[in-house]
Amino acid sequence: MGKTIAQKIIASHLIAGSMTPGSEVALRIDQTLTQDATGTMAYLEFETMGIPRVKTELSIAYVDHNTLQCGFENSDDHRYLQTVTAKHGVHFSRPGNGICHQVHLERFGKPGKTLIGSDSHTPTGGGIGMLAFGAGGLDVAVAMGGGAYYITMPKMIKVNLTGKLNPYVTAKDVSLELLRILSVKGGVGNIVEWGGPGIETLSVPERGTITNMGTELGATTSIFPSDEITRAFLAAQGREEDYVPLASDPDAEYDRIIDIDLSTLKPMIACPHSPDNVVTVESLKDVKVDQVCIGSCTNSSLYDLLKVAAMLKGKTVHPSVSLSVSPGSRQVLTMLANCGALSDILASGARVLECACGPCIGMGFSPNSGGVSLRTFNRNFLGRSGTKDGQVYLVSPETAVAAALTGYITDPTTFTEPLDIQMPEKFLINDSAVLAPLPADEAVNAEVLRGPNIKEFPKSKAFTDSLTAQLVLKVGDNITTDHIMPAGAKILPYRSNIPYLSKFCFEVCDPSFSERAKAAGDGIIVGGSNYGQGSSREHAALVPMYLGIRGVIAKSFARIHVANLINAGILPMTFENPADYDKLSQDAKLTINDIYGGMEKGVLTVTADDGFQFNVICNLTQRQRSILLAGGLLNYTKEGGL
Ligand code: MIC
Ligand code: SF4
Repeated sequence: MGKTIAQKIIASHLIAGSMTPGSEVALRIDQTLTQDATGTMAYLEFETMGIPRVKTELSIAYVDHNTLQCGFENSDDHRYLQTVTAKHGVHFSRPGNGICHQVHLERFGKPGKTLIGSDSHTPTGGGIGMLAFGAGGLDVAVAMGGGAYYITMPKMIKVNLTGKLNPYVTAKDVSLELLRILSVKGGVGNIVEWGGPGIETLSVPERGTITNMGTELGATTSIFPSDEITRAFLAAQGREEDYVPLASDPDAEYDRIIDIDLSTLKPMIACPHSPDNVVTVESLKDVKVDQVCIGSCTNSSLYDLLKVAAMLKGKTVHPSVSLSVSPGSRQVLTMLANCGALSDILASGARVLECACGPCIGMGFSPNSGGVSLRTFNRNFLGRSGTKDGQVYLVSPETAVAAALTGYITDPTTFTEPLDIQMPEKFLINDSAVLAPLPADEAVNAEVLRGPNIKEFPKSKAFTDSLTAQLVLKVGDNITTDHIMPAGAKILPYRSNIPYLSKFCFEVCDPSFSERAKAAGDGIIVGGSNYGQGSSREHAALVPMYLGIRGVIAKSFARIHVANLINAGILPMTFENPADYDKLSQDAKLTINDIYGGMEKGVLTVTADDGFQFNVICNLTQRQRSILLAGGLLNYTKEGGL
């Protein structure tokens, strides 16, 4: 039987396991990336492992999330990252150089290679034919140390594109359409492979938009073939030698095939507060808009911003709208400046922000109370913008500009001027903001600078054979990592300070959670389906662990989060009978006996203090059981398991 692209890359990087969907495979990792918000913890973990130098082909640390320096915390963390990376063989992309995924696509991504990153949108690399996964910081630390990355072998979905996008309809609309079809759970356990004649009409940055948004489907990753378009992009970035062709075999088999005719698509919009809450832009056309934000790792490429500049040229932003534009990288910003497009953006009245994540993660530019904000980003989870009652919609750059100019949600296809964007044959290349690590002999004595914001890594407990714990929180479906461990300008600087961060855990759902969990001692959380969707932040597991959470019982879990729970030593369990969810109430005392035997069998019995008994499934591999029994991946790794 022929192979899909993903299966080919997995086969060539397979260290252990069988490529049967559902079983665990261990992969060799060629490249790693971190960003600052997850990176501080990842390098602290790497240091604990005691390995002097990374063993990957390339490891790079970006600083793009925590670039607001309102106090010493972020500046100290930047210095820590710069010095710890220099010492251990990791490249360092300085603050202001751009958003990790955008810069990685431009300068470092290579078709056919494996990449893991401590950020859930690492699959953006699939736009250039990489097999790229979002992972928890500890998994990235282990990969930097030469250890394997473990995933459950996914099933394969093929999206077959035909036709060509109409003017003012974009790659973002393709992503939103797929979210409409599949929902935020529809990709769980799958790799989404894009193919068909329609892909020949999509440039690498457009493909990157699509693979980036694949994360919102819950997919393990997404990937495009590596073809002449990939070669041309790499050549324009001055690195044609990185090109290798990659295609699926003609007889490759897929578990599901979805056909999309690009020429039939309309501009789409995701309504508050979920990326799959998708309708046509046209259907919302009279909604008044307060704010428009253009940028993020989804839509901040030169191609996107040249279109934005062309639409804004000679026009003025509507007086009741506040427009921000954050270019994805220094390369994008410099090229916009050199060709005059930046002047068109500025002249329209837009506020140009730093090349960073910015408003996407609530780092400034929060909307006004109850404000309607149209964003070219990938997530509109409740509270993420920093304004609790903000109404965030996700759109393409074209739809964003149409709203910025008219003051209302407006279908951009009502604009009739042709958008004729000429992409340069060569991108401007200046990697001076990427610092190479120190040579090994100098690195030995190099000092790592740590600020007072860095606090000790929390200690997790190993499991004994029985556990009695309080059900401290019961939540519903699609709980995101932004619910569990919110981000934003006020909290994000404390990612290396778990005790402080813990005060905000589940704040969006229940501000008393943190205090109650601490008071309860051992705790259990009960959730609905797709628990932990969204970010790769391991803090959404480390902080609950710090607060005494020993297990989470849910109807189903999101992939990266369940791995992070295990890494933190928290037992993930799913209801054998989902109807049992309704029979549990917050504050019940739950007892689980015979944990060792039950883990082995994959089924545990839980008894509530009112006598109600139910079964939960814990399908764990031998390795995962050993991690839990050791009290988490760090302990397991220290004890010699890799
Ligand atoms: C996000 O988009 O939610 C983030 C912030 O980039 C996260 C990483 C983090 O929480 O630091 C992600 O997507 O993994
Ligand atoms: Fe940054 Fe937003 Fe992309 Fe996350 S989704 S990496 S916060 S731009």
